Amino acid sequence: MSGQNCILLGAPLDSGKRRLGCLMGPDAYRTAGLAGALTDLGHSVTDRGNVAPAPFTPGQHPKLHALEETIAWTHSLAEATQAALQDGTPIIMGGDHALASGTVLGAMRHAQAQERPLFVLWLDAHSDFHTPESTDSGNLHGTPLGYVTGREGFDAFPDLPYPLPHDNIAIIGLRSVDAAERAALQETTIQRVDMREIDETGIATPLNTFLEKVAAANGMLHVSLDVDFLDPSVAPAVGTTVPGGATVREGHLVMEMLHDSGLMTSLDLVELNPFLDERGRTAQLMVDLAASAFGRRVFDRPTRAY
Ligand code: 4U7
Ligand code: MN
Ligand code: MN
Ligand code: MN
Repeated sequence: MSGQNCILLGAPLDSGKRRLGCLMGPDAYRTAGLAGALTDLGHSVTDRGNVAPAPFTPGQHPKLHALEETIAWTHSLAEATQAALQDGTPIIMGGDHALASGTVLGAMRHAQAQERPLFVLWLDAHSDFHTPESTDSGNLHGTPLGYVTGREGFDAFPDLPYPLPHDNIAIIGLRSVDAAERAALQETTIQRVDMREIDETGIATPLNTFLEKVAAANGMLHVSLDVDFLDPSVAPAVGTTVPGGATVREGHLVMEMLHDSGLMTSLDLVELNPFLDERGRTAQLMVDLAASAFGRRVFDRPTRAY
């Protein structure tokens, strides 16, 4: 398990919503010491610097914010993620959650070339399952799961190699789902874990269910961690605060279990807005969570077999 080849990719994408600041995310992660935390755990780390969007011409859309720019990022991030997956474990330092349209697309292409199924774990207060038609805000950071599952209305985005099967997705941490998303989600077999379920069963139970499925299918696993998965009292540096989120320990437990499973093949760190942070505490917490996902622990313990 030790000695992974971690590849850091900066994704200073800020086009998925109107409030600016996520473009500072990659440098906040660098400043908070992400690379050093991973090398301390025995991994090799390469920072490939920041990805840039493919060339684009800004347009005017009555509802959707920065559509062309987000599509341009989707192209370049898919390529960068797919290329990094050939050499190691990509960690995408966002950037807002619109970047996941590109990173998941890249992971889908890579998994298809490996003839393995791709699974996606979405850690988020929101379900991000809108389509360009269903979104009221017009903010595309609320749409990446709609895109990768092949919902309608994404014609201007890159073609998907295949729609990501609903059975291959779990969303954990839900507490803000718009009516249109809720209606659409309830028609799917996406594993939807809201905060009430976490309160009732603990977060380990639904996560184990999902990880067992990934392992049984010999799947690759892309994890997308939205800062707002966490409670805003411990992770204030995010534009979309929703009270009642995951605790620090719930966050670490998810990451520790991901490490022990040996299943995670790529990781997004998204929605950090350093402009809203308090003395870097949210950036630091995200770095500590990433460290847990790559093996930081208090004591060794018997590894759970999946
Ligand atoms: B995030 C929202 F209306 N659903 O569509 C929307 F509540 O990446 C929020 O999870 C989307 O932070 C949040 O704008 C996107 C809203
Ligand atoms: Mn999100
Ligand atoms: Mn969110
Ligand atoms: Mn957000």
